[in-house]
Formats: sequence, C-alpha cells, structure tokens
Amino acid sequence: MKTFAFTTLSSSILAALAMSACAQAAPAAKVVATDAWCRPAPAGALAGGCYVTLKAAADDRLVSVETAAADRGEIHTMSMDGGVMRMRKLADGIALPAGTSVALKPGAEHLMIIGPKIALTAGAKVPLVLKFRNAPPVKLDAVVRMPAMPGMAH
Ligand SMILES: [Cu+2]
Repeated sequence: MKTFAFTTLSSSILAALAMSACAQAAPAAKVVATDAWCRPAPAGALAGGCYVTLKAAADDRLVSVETAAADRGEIHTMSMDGGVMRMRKLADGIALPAGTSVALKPGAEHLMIIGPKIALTAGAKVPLVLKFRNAPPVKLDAVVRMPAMPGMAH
C-alpha cells in the first residue's frame, strides 16, 4: 500500500514538471527582415508593390501582410503566361527555409498593397506587418524608392 502511494505521488510530480517545462518552452524562432522598400506609384494607383528580404531561423512561411497605409495587403507572384507577365495571389504565402535569404523582388514574389491611402512617392514610409506561420510578426517601415537598375548604380 505504501509503495503504491509513493508511486502515485512520484508520477504526479513528474507530470507537474513536464507541464512547467512546456510552459517555459523557448519562443518561436524569429524571421529577420531587411531592405524593405516599395516602388513609387502614380497618384490614384490602385495598388503598389513592396519588396523585402526575409531570413528565417527555422523553417517557416510568410502567410500574410497587413498595412495601415492601404485597404489590404496581399502576397503575389509573377510568372509568364503565354508570353505575358501575370501576377497572382499566393494563398499559401511564401516558404522560408531555415537560414536561407528569400528576396522578394520585382518580377518575382512580392507584396502588393491594394488601395493605397498614402501617396507612394519617393521617401514615403509604408508601415508593414509581416505575419508568419510560426515566428512572431515583424513590423517595419518600407521606404518608397526607385528600383535599383542593374548597370545604373550611379
Ligand atoms: Cu502584385
């Protein structure tokens, strides 16, 4: 009888230890965002493109983008379709393999802000909130500037 009581007590201590270990689990691995910028757009433009380089510490996924500077944000890709470049929304977002820099850039994956509420002129700041499957959200300001053209560095 004594042995039985001891066993029961031990297993409840173990259960309590296991639960506290769970509660203290390490925070989700982060995603680092660098070089965020948006392309200038003419007044009255219905949408604007924004770009950023993302590097996840652990396998993750960019799942959405939000902005106070537009009606909504979307994640897009561009591809050739019968000789025409077309954009489409990526419902599943963009995969971010651990330790790999993933550059969103003109002509490829990009962020689209739909219905801009601010003028997308050079120097303007577009606040973005990037949301990931696992990592905590990243808030940043993307600066509006002209795209860097290869061979036109100066
Ligand atoms: Cu787009």
